[in-house]
Amino acid sequence: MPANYNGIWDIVDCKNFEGYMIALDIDMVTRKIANMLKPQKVIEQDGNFFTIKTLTTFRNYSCSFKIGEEFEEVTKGLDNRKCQTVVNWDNDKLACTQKGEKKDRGWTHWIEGDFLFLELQCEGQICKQTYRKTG
Ligand code: VL7
Repeated sequence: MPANYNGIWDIVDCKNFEGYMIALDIDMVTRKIANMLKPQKVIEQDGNFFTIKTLTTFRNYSCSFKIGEEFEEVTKGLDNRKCQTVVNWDNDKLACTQKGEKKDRGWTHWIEGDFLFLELQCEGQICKQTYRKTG
């Protein structure tokens, strides 16, 4: 039985989002706005099928995938790039690689009790986020 990510998760901590956004070439005005946001993750998991919604007052982003199946991801409203993306199980962690223009790009999710952790990586910058389950 893999881990169960279903639920609503609210951000409680965020480190180096700025470095991650600079690595993605996000302009300063957008970074200033983005740094104020308190994202919520709404995750729907049905076996190996996932939808992860990242919701904010400024922009929303949604990504649906099946574990192990590569797909073309367009990071619309984020850095607007195309990636060849795949998400795999690494034990109970969700490990994503996003191949494209940016090197060493991807993210990892894992759960510890009521907390959901996320590390977003791009070209040597790692943003570490913590979410708490609220629903
Ligand atoms: C992570 C944003 C910065 C542009 C707007 C800020 C809007 C929210 O990769 C992500 O989640 C994964 C793992 O949970 C699933 O898709 C989205 C958001 C990072 C990068 C780019 C700033 C402009 C923030 C929509």
